[in-house]
Amino acid sequence: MKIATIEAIPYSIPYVHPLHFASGAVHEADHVLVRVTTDDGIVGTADTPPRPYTYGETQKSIVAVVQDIFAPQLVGLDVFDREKAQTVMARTVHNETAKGAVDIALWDVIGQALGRPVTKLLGGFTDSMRVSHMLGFKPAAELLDLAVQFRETYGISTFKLKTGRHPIGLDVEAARVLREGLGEDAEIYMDANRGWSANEAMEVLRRTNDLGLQFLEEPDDAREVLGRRRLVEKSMIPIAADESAPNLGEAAREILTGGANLLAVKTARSGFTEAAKIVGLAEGMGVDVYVGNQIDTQVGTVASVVFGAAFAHTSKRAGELSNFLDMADDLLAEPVVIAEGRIRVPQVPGVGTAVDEEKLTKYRTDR
Ligand code: MUC
Ligand code: MG
Repeated sequence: MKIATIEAIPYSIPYVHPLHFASGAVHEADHVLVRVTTDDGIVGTADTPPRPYTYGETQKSIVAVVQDIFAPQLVGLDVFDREKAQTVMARTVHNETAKGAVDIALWDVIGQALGRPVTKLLGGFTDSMRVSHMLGFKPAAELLDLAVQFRETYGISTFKLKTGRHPIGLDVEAARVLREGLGEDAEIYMDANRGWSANEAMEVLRRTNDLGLQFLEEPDDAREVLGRRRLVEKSMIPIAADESAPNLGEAAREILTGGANLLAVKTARSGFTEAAKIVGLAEGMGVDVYVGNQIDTQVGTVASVVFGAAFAHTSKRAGELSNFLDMADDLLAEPVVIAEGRIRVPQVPGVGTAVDEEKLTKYRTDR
């Protein structure tokens, strides 16, 4: 079974509640839907979020690299030869999410061709993922109201607080208000998206020491090596690498050089193939991981759930799987349901990301 075509379809869906964070903001899901079609008509699907402030990709660059560079080299390849596809795409540097989407779409094809859910092919560890919700910049009282609403409506009790603001007291106060309002059982962690210096992050850790935070993600720029290493050595809670470890090599480097002792794994940027390698690396080195969020649509979220539930190591912690709730609409044909704080893995052949064709026609921006 061979790859016949690879499409990259730009589309745009507004957010009802835009998300603001230290490295940027998202008002619209101006993403790219990647579709791999085989010579016998199977269609594999994946979603691609452009994040110029994280990986340098734009909607146009993703369409260009998929259609002009990857497709001509991949068409005609046997769909089961994933490692060959990886090698072809690796010849082009960067373009993390474009590569990830092609890989996930290929897995979707493979699952459908074999009549098996991809989560089973990857590992089949469990059938659902616990959900963590990501809270963007807002005044502390509003954050607490939102978190309480998410707990009551969806049963979510793990929250990632976007931080990295100045003065740092804003985020210290937000964390304190959340902890006091949600009680000691709620899981709370911070993600500063490189907004602080190492010294500022150290000060935040000192001032939030009594709040029982789970971990601190990407507090500062990991390229400021000594500051980051000092932070990791001195912190009582793990320091997580997200955008500083977007691929296998950089994940290895950050762990080995003391830049992080916890890893975010994101299928949107690593696909399933490279994400699985990162999980194996982390597990072997005794480093915990969690499934992160690339401000994913429901199509992207299903991919994260399918991957996260496949492995013991990724399903231990809550995954960031709920920010699609802030969108006005989505392309996914079967909407994702969050109940009792969990999302169940779709038990259908493939990834389970079939799209609603009418919605795609409505939201695509290339026609
Ligand atoms: C995160 O964890 O940093 C921010 C931008 C994006 O695409 O994902 C995030 C969340
Ligand atoms: Mg992050």
